Amino acid sequence: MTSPLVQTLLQKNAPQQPPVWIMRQAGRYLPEYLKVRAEAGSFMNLCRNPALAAEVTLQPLRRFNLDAAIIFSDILMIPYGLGQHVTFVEGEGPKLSRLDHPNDFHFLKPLKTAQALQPVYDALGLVKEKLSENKSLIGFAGAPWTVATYMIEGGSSRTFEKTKAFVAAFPEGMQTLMDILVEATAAHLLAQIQAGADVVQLFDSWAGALTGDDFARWVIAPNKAIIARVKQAAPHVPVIGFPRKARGADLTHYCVQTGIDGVGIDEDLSPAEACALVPPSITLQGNISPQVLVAGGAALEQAIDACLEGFKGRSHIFNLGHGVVPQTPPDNVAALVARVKFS
Ligand code: 1CP
Repeated sequence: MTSPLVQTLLQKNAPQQPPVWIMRQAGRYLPEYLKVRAEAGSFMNLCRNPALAAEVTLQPLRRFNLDAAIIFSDILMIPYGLGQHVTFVEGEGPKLSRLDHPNDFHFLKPLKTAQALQPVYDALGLVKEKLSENKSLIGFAGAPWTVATYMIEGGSSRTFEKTKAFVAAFPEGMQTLMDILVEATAAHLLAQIQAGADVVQLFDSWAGALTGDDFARWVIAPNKAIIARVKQAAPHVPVIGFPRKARGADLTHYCVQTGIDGVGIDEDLSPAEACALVPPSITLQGNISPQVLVAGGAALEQAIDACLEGFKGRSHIFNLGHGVVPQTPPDNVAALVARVKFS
């Protein structure tokens, strides 16, 4: 039996009722997650513990009638797998040993990836055993540009100054880093598929920091190279891209050129604009504002109805425009899923 999510991505016809899942659906807004997170000691320990990672992956599906589970892991598992030092500091976010110069790349160990990331594949196997057949299991990775920003900045950034300076100073070095990340990411996605993922998503959360030629080189090209490798080995597995905040012709080119089956739309693009920019052969995913999900009530109901109406007639997966935030009341998530399911 094919699950509604896979069916929507493969058939491209507008579903009667869109399948629904929520980016970052496992996480800090759920008290049961916080309990397991405390037991694990650190975020990285949780990611590296297959039994606990499987448990938190399944937690949101016990509460809500979601159509998919997304494996609990992080986009920074790739730098970790390549041998970069990665920690998550409470209240501050991720901290990575910085890459300042292409000479630093010799510290990266491409061949280590599969072994270091084995706990992720073991967790997928455990989730798959417990997931009913009508639910999809989503594997994921960060796209190279987004992951490279963390590797070069040494953590989160909103301006990407160091990354942009690195690109300007060492364009060939940046290309080398992209090539390393393309290989590692394709291998990581294929290993997740082997372990049981039915669908994979590539998060390019900071794609919107680039436009034009830079967008083509650092966003479209690496996503396309990864998807070509995935499709060659696993042609039946749908791929969802998420070039967050990509606009205009950049978004259209991304959709036409990368080979994706579905595309995530952020909350700042209206469904009408998204429908005009994305060809009908591609499923649209999104795009409720995470802040409206925090607010709940009538504002949330109106936003859900406008989203359903806005994507009507198109192949659509219901989701947020970005990840759920920690202050979200779980009851609002329950209300969202119920409203989409009874639409
Ligand atoms: O201590 C904690 O619990 C830390 C919070 C947390 C969680 C729950 C982090 C730290 N990562 C995660 C899990 C995670 N990350 C998932 C799990 C599966 C699910 O969706 O339920 C996923 C898909 C991610 C992906 C991820 N990590 C992205 C891409 C999506 C997005 O939100 O844009 C990014 C950018 C990261 C990096 C990251 N991980 C964590 C933090 C604090 C950050 C930095 C975010 C930033 O720079 O703003």
